[in-house]
Amino acid sequence: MVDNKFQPKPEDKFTFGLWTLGNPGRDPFGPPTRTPPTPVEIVHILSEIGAYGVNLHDDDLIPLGTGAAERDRIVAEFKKALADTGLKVPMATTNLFSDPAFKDGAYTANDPAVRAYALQKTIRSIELGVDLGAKVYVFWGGREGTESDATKSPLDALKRMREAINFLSDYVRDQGYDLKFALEPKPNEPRGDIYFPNVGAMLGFIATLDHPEMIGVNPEMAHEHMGGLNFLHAVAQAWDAGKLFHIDLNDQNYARYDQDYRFAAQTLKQSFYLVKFLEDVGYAGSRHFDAHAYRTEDVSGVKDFAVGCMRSYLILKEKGKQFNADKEIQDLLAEVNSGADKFAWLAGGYSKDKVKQLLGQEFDRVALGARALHYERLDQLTTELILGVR
Ligand code: GCO
Ligand code: MN
Ligand code: MN
Repeated sequence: MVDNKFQPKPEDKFTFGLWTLGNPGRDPFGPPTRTPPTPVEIVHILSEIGAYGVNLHDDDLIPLGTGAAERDRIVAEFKKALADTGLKVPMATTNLFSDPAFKDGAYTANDPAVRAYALQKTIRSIELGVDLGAKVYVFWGGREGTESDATKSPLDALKRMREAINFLSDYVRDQGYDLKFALEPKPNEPRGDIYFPNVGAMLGFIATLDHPEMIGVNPEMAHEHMGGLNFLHAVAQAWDAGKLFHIDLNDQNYARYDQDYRFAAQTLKQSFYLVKFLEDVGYAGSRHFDAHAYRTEDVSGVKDFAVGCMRSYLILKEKGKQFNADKEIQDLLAEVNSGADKFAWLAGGYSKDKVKQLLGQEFDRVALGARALHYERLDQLTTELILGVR
């Protein structure tokens, strides 16, 4: 099935989390269905299939409660696998959601001891990430939310979250680390509602922080889709703000539970526009897949899953080039955008003269409304291109 044309290569910048290939096929209704590969095995699998890097939570590599000597052994063994394969660790993050200590959140928990412990755990995990070479540090506040708003004031939660991120960004600056933060929004799951539910909310929050220049977003396709939103638009807004520091690619049937499907497994068209966007604007960061294989799979199915994510990305990248080179599509776009210089005098900002000229302008409102845009044809051509008949 795997031909050379869409063979992933390290320069494609594909990354996976240890937790993604390491997913054991557990769900809320049943226990694990497979024995996942170990972190060292994952590094070797990823290198074999052409990935660029592997990302991790602290606990993915070093299980909670591991002693110092064992910890050093694990890290040394992992670093050896990285050196042997050339695989990178571009991103690291903290698990602030599995341990029951975080059942009421981490940075936003009502108990100050939980909040302090969350900061301590993050600092230790930042140290690990920096030691492994990470340049991006992700914050996904999976438990930063509520089931009942009787339990916590959203204003307190906002204030606590801000204090935590400010504290940690000052820590990173103080240490002189070359590390940026990427905040990852999600609307719900595992909490009933999670604070900062989408990319727009997160961008608004970042603007209130002490060091916004080092803080961006890590948008996830499935998370925006869970909220019924348009992921491309969210990513474009993050890009426009200079805040697209990382991206989590996966897939999801809209407005359902968190499905974490293989990239492009469900929403082919949205995946196409997204890949085309990332490639057209020249996004240079990791293409990180935050998904996992179906529960039906064994380790060979996990490989099929990982290869599938990357191949679909590369195929859609090729389709994006085809879209940009398709004469009929480009002619339709040119027609829609024709006459762009008609109101050139209005561009470049406000002036009193422009207002005067604008108010004196006659518009043929009826003609504007009557103009056909041929979007049906444009969309159908795009559909046919994606389906491979153009
Ligand atoms: C989820 C999230 C996580 C985070 C990960 C990295 O829905 O569980 O997407 O997978 O991305 O914890 O911070
Ligand atoms: Mn997710
Ligand atoms: Mn994610």
